[in-house]
Amino acid sequence: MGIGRLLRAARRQPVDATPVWFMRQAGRSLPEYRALREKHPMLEIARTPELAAAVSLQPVRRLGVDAAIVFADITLPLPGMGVAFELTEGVGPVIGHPVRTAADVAALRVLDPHADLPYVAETIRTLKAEVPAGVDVIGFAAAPFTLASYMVEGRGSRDFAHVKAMMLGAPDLWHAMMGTISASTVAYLRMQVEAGADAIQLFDSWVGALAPRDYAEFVQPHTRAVFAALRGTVSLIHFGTGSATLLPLMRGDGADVVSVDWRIGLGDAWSLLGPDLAIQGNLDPAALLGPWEAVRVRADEILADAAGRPGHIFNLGHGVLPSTSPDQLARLVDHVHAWRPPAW
Ligand code: 1CP
Repeated sequence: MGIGRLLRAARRQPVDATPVWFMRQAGRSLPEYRALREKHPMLEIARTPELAAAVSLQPVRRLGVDAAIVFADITLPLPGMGVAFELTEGVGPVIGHPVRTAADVAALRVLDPHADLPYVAETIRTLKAEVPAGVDVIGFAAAPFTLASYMVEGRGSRDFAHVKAMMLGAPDLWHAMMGTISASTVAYLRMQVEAGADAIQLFDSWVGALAPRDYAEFVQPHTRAVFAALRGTVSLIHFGTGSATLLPLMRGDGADVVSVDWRIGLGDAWSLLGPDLAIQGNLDPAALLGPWEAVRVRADEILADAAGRPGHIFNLGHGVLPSTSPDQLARLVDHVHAWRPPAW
């Protein structure tokens, strides 16, 4: 069976059209997801493979995107590591007892994904059997820093005060915690690869909060360890936001594709990453709240910036905003697929 456009682009091979999918394409902005959510809590959907696979397929059917991302959440591995959490409406994941002390870190366990999250593997197997030909299946996990942020802060944060205080004040503790997170993430992603994921994305959603030197010292060794352990399995995507100044470092982290947000031009990002990496991005998700003409202009600029060089996966710079119109998303998918660089 031939491989999909997304995988071809991830390998920087020629494609018949630019592949496109959207971060957070499953869920919140789609009426069919909202309808299902009236009957089931989000975590119940994620833990029920038939429901999770059905939700992952909703944007494939409605929008015509080139990839399905497994319906899960970056916080799902936490209980298996000994950290209980709840999803609170309007807030997101909230951890009742954040990881702050040496005793908290010592109590962490390395995840046993087959025992703790077997349903994620089952969802991927179901998805692989059901996706249309040419649509690739993306598995994912949080990058170590972003998972650590939730663990230590207890919820999303603006200043990351507790995380940074641990990093700087108790570096041994920090590295021990990051070691357990990385080992857990590797095991979790290996399970997803074995279940049939065609590509893996590491979400480092909050990495842009870091100074480059602190990224290099406290985070990079752990992110690199995750990518190194998965090297040679499937295509690896490294997603960050606010990460423009980190790109020269991220270049060496071991991913095949780096996902950038709208705060940097695609051409500039490519100069920092070098020609050997593929790029994913980078429309501002808020652009989709404007009129179609505003979307089209920005999408065309991104496509022109990529200029048809092999290795561009069109995406947003961060997740779809809940109020986005699905019609606008579908129109954007068609537009990206119809686009051809001058030389094609
Ligand atoms: O009731 C609901 O439906 C809750 C909303 C929701 C959904 C649909 C949450 C809570 N998680 C999810 C699913 C989810 N999370 C997916 C599935 C596929 C998809 O939507 O396409 C994915 C890929 C994620 C990943 C995720 N979760 C990230 C990384 C991506 C990003 O946006 O940066 C992060 C940071 C989370 C944490 C999280 N989970 C949920 C919320 C509301 C949040 C963000 C909270 C915060 O800002 O701190």
